[in-house]
Amino acid sequence: MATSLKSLSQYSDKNIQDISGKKFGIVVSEWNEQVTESLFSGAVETLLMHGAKKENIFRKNVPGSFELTLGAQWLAELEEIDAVICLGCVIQGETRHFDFICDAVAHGITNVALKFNKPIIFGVLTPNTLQQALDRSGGKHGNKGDEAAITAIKMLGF
Ligand code: DLZ
Repeated sequence: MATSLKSLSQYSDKNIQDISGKKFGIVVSEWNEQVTESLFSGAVETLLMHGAKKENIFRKNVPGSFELTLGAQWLAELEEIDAVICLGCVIQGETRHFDFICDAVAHGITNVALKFNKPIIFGVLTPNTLQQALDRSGGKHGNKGDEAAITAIKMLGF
């Protein structure tokens, strides 16, 4: 994906463009499924609301957040995929692996984005408790899945 040059007269603050022809891959971690399914619903709803076509949204499940990177690579290497959204939830209190997993996913996703020159979005919740995760996946603090979808859409417009 090559970026397009935009002069100030073409620049929009919102940076939301026509995405009806864009193809999105969504990688969903099955760990903390209740949370990641809500993130997925939020992301899909947001993409559809902004004009994406249902037939242009592709889902791939992976066992845990650690595997999001490889799942993202599998989708990103498909030429027709324009952007990939990675959704996961790593709860600090429940795992001593927390730092390893979060660091690995953050670095891994960055590497995939740079390798394939495509937006790969980090939609991974890293809360202290399950309640905090629920609050951020359709609860009182909104839905990080929506935000991840908006980020993907924005990046396609840059
Ligand atoms: C092993 C593990 C643990 C303890 N906790 C989480 C978690 O909170 N969230 C998550 O997405 N995945 C977790 N995993 C699984 C790892 O991501 C990974 O699937 C395994 O270490 C196998 O590579």
